[in-house]
Amino acid sequence: MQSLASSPSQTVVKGACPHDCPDTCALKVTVEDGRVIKIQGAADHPSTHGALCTKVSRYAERTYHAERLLTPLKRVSAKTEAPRFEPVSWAAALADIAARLQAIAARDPQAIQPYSYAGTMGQLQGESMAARFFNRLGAARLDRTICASAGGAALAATYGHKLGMHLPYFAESKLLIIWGSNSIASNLHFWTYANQAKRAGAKLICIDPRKTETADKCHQHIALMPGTDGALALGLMHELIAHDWLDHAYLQAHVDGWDALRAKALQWPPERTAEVCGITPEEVQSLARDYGTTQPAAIRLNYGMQRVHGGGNAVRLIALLPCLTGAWRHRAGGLLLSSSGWFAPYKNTAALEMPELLNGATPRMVNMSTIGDDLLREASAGFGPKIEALIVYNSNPVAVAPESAKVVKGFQRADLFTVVLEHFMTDTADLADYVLPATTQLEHLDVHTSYGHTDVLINEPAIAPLGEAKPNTQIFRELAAAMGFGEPCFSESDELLARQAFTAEIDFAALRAQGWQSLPVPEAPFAQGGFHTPNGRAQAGGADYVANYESRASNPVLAERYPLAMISPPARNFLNSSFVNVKSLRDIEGEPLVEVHADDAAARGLADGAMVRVFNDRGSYVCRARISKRARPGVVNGLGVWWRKLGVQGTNVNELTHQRLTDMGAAPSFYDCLVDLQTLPVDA
Ligand SMILES: Nc1nc2c(c(=O)[nH]1)N[C@H]1C(S)=C(S)[C@@H](COP(=O)(O)OP(=O)(O)OC[C@H]3O[C@@H](n4cnc5c(=O)[nH]c(N)nc54)[C@H](O)[C@@H]3O)O[C@H]1N2
Ligand SMILES: Nc1nc2c(c(=O)[nH]1)N[C@H]1C(S)=C(S)[C@@H](COP(=O)(O)OP(=O)(O)OC[C@H]3O[C@@H](n4cnc5c(=O)[nH]c(N)nc54)[C@H](O)[C@@H]3O)O[C@H]1N2
Ligand SMILES: [Mo]
Repeated sequence: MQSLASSPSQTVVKGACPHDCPDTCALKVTVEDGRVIKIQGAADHPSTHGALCTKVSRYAERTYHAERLLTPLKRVSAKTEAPRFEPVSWAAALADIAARLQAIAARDPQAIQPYSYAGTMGQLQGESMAARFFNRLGAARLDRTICASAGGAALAATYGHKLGMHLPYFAESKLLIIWGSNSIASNLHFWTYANQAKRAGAKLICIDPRKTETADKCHQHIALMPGTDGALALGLMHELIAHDWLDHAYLQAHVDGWDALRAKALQWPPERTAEVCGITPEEVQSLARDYGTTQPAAIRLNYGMQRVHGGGNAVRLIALLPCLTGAWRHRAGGLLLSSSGWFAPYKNTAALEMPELLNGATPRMVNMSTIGDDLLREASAGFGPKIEALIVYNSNPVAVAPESAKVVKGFQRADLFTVVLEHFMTDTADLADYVLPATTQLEHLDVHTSYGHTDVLINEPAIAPLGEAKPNTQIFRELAAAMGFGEPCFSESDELLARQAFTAEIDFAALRAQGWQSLPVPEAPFAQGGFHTPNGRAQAGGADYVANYESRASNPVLAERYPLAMISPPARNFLNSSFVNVKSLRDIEGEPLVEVHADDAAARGLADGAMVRVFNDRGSYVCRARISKRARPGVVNGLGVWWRKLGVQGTNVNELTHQRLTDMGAAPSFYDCLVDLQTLPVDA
């Protein structure tokens, strides 16, 4: 819905940020003569409060980028050669793609693999028409695990769903533990509330192996070793029990399995905890004292800490802490990892995706996090057919999936037919047979939920599609037609999809008028228990510390060869691999780099600013070394996720990561990774 702006030739359009970020901001998009001239945060949307991050305030630079894909492209070079493409018409591209897919489907549609994630988090441009298309086709399904499924499974096991505190009440907390989250970089609008709490006298503690820009702004920073959060949670429980900082009534009324957990926690005195976590016993004791004696106390957990072997168990243990102290009794107490479960009763996912088109079939499921291995697999009884075709949208797997060497090798298979829907020629598009130009958020309609707040948002198109770009929904509509799928559901418009996306409680006209609508959720959701588990009680049984796959304790032989743990958290000015090609943002990040502690640098004769090779048995990543207080001893930080082709020697940090999965949720363990590094010879 458009409204008049200050100048008569301008209109202001209500938008929503589509990116994979907890903030999901409401946008105010100013258009003049059919062109977007300004993007601002909506002032009336509470959590956006008129402010945007650096990246999205430059979203127009991304949309109008000189390298935007504006026509369909067909590959004319071999997959192992430098990529060369020729423009083709939509009609020719769709006819050829349909013919190729039909030939494969005639043998086994499960050999066709969709691959998508959260390039846009929109309910429409995500899995609506796309899901209908793949359901009707009977294609393989995709287990979308690459980000959050360990933590998601852990919350589900503990509390029944991805539920937590409400964002605004963090401002009233007296103690704020920011755990595995670089909020200032990756959850900026949370930081506004944290700052209010800080100004009101709250203590802020950051738990993160890296001394992030968020750690800089907290009163205390606890730099534990990656993947040891579960041990720290048990160590805290030990102290809460030892000092009787427990809310016995809350535990008794609302928690199952406390006795077993209590017995486990008693095995984690401060000395043992400190030893495992690589911190001091005093740090464990003082954190426990703060947490046990301050109310209301809030924990902002983020997904960074669950990208390790024991990520699921660690989330379970941390999530239980507010039950021990009764922090849930207060609206400003408890924990937030994800708020996405609050939307579940209001979402009409089945209407958008139409699982009935599967006709009762349950095609095989491939885990997106092991795409490297799976593209290289032959047909087998357990796996099913060899993957013969890949259709990629809203994701850049060649850059973001673990163990790049295998991912690249898989995408280079001469017998693999790959179609990529994209805005840009990414590392993945470079390995496609067809690249189809997709619209950006300024050019299409969508509706959004969030995983950091509890508001539904609408995104109205601000401008016409650029060039020949089409919304994902439209591309799948036209692909369905080319395949001869005649069901009426393939001609439903985006507006019709948007109107079906939510239950009647979300009034579409009101959503359009305001741009967003808050869900009616309880203020202090678990003050009287009432978790979303079958019996309403939190489930503590079975949670335990699980060590990393790759660590000195679990694999001393490997640690002898590769003594440094590497984490690869997000860079502030990129969004996963999105925006790496936006020059003004790339200029701020500078170049691919690894942060190294001075002791680890000295041990290797490494100079600040040297080009280094970071390596392990899986591969090498070439980048600049920065000797930095942001790195703790024994841990290097390889900030992600650069496009390989914009990195040094065509590499990025995922050359080093592996495809082993987490303890729960079958997620990747990106931050569970041992490496070493050496200075590169000057002419290398
Ligand atoms: N600017 C920007 N914002 C983003 C993203 C981005 O790439 N750039 N990514 C978005 C995405 S996809 C997501 S999923 C969300 C959340 O994305 P997250 O990956 O949760 O991002 P961060 O909040 O930066 O949290 C990662 C933090 O966890 C720390 N960490 C790493 N290993 C461990 C560990 O073992 N224990 C502990 N305690 N900490 C650890 C890292 O050093 C880092 O500071 O953010 C989103 N927001
Ligand atoms: N080493 C390491 N690897 C990581 C991580 C890490 O911390 N370290 N983080 C992991 C995490 S948390 C995540 S969530 C994944 C993210 O991985 P992805 O979900 O693949 O995210 P992006 O790299 O941002 O790629 C999204 C792509 O979608 C495209 N896109 C955006 N909107 C649209 C649209 O409307 N239509 C179409 N067709 N395309 C669109 C963008 O141009 C972009 O190229 O990466 C993971 N990889
Ligand atoms: Mo993510």
